[in-house]
Amino acid sequence: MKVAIVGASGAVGQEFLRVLAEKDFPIDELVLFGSERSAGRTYKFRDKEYEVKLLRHGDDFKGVDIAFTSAGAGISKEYAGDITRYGAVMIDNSSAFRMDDDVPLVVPECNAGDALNRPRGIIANPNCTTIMMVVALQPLENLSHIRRIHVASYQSASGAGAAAMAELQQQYGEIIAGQPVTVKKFPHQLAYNVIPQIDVFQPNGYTKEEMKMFNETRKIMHSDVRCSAMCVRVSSLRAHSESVWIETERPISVEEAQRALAAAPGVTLHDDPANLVYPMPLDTAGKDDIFVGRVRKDLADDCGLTFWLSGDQIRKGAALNAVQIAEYLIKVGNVK
Ligand code: 11C
Repeated sequence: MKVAIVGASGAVGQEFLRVLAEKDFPIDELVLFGSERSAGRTYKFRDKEYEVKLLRHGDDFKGVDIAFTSAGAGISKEYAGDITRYGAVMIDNSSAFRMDDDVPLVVPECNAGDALNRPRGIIANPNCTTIMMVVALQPLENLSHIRRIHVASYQSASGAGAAAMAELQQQYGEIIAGQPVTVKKFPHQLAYNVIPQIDVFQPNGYTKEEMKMFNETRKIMHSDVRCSAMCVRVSSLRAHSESVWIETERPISVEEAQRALAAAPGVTLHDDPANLVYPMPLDTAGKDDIFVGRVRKDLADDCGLTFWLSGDQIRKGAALNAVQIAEYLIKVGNVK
């Protein structure tokens, strides 16, 4: 298998290298691509050094079987033709094509089969916050149809990229040293703060991130569910968390939900409040699964259930989900 990574120097690009190495992914040849800023850098993969090549228009993707792209929506749109021209499957981490009818939007725990129908050779990886939520929702949807979702997110700096993570750490250092605080990657200082804005505002008063949760959830789950989200940036470094309230067609008991969650692929139930066991970003960073806890009845809705989740945004929220899509294609013999 010849594999390409576009955006190899970014936080997600680097995670691709780690996940592919850990998973023993069948790679005969690896090519890394990046911008002018990262071209020429070298990264180690399975004891071999690879140099990042400059991404350019042309035939560089000839012979590539799978291309993982994570360099922003603009780059994905500009280079999709070059990447897919000779048959490579482009698994795209950006928001460029997610809502296009002829591009499947895939979370393997929910809709792996959708990846097989890709007329443009592109499969979209959803937004991290959506991925984490639907992994936990699918086993509950299997018990009773979810009609409504309310969700408040607690998103770490990693969602804004490697430079944003560095900026958060820098801000703490500057505050401690009594220096002016650098604010470039976030709309306000994030250290010692929470910011109730992720991405830009839309005409309806919701942010783009919040509308992604509405639209992407429906597409992935093949559902008419309505999701009302409040997305908030918090000062954890990596791993996002979410507080989720759902209304199902028939009431689901806490025990039934816990059993379904504990048995679900990609989910670890950490729900033992008596022993102070619940998911937290410090514990879930670097892990594959989405961790769920605090499962309880919604006191405001007889058909309602509420729970808390936390998961690594760079891993299952981005690189790992894309690699799992590729693993599925390999398993069913559908790469080319
Ligand atoms: C964040 N969820 O935490 C965003 C980052 O659509 O892939 C991912 C944006 C996307 O800032």
